[in-house]
Amino acid sequence: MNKDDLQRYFVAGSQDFPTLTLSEYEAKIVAMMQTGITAYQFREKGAGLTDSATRLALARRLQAAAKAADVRFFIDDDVDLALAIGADGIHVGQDDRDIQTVIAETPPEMIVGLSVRNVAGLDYLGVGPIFATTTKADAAEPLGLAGLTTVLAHNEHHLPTVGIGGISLATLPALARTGLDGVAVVSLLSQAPDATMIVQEMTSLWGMAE
Ligand code: TZP
Ligand code: MG
Repeated sequence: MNKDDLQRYFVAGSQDFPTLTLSEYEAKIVAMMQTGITAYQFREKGAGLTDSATRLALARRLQAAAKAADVRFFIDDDVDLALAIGADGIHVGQDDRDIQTVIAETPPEMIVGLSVRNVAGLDYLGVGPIFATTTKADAAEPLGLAGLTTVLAHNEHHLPTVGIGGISLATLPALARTGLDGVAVVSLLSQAPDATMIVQEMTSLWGMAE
């Protein structure tokens, strides 16, 4: 995989836009593809999208929008969905799925990301939560910058890394200096009145620190 694809990684599902209807939510994500993000993860935990045919159809439409904008398209947890649509990648948490099973079930070209542990066959690591977050109810204790640095020091296979959890513009320069390849965010963009402006800030703060 290309490490640059991790630099501005937006993660969201309908649950992250509780005031929007499903069609407004879809339009919001389609617009987000045009802001300058490099990757998007379909992390759908919303009550309105439990029906698998509806999820599949939505994922396909968002995948098309991502493709048109040259944004890598990842699916959270749902290997069957990722396979059905031929997603660019699948991302799982260490407690969600057995990672070796995911690697075995997916074609070699599909990017496999895991939050936290370093396992052969993986393409990148999600590291977090780095800071406190209110987005994920069952988030573990934040690592902090010191904990992040320790995790990166143990990344002996030099896998690409993306940090997640409580990331704001204020912390981006320090994160860029740790050697992370990118940051994954939910609320920084889902709650931004002008996401394009925030993504531009992300790009320039990252570039200055590198
Ligand atoms: N995994 C670890 S923290 C987190 C996920 C999905 C939520 C990150 O959300 P935010 O709003 O960027 O803190
Ligand atoms: Mg997960």
